[in-house]
Amino acid sequence: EDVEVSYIMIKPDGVQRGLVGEIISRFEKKGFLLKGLKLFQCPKDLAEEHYKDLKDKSFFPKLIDYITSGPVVCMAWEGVGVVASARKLIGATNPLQAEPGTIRGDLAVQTGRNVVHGSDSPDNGQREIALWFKEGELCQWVSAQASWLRE
Ligand code: DAT
Ligand code: MG
Repeated sequence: EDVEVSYIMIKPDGVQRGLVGEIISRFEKKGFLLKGLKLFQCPKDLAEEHYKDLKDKSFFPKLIDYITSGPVVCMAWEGVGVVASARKLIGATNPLQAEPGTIRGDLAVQTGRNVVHGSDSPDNGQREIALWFKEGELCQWVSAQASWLRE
């Protein structure tokens, strides 16, 4: 049972649509541990680095414009199995295919406005958190709920 970290980001549409509290709440209520949180205007070079695996896709320029179009909320969440679990909470990339009950299934309609990002592997979780957060922006702490979440 390895403790993982996932980089979760509320995209500019989620911020503009007033969904910040709703989205954070889903990860909080699930029982993961919040290690870092900030509102941030993403520069273009960081957006390009974050999405570098997609740089040859036709939608890449629009994706970069979207992610840099306004502030995002950057979060680092920790827990056993958090990477795969967060992907389930978020739902499919295309919100019309995302199950009801998921963030995208409940709150979004288009792939290009799918409100939230979640890391797709534990390695990428670590890589993305190192990319988006500086040293000193993450907190080491023990939640008062810890012993009620895991035996
Ligand atoms: P996910 O965000 O579910 O991990 P991804 O990593 O394949 O999906 O793609 C990253 C983002 O790029 C995705 O959230 C929205 C955008 N995107 C992906 N496929 C797209 C497409 N076919 N058209 C437009 N945007 C797309
Ligand atoms: Mg992805």
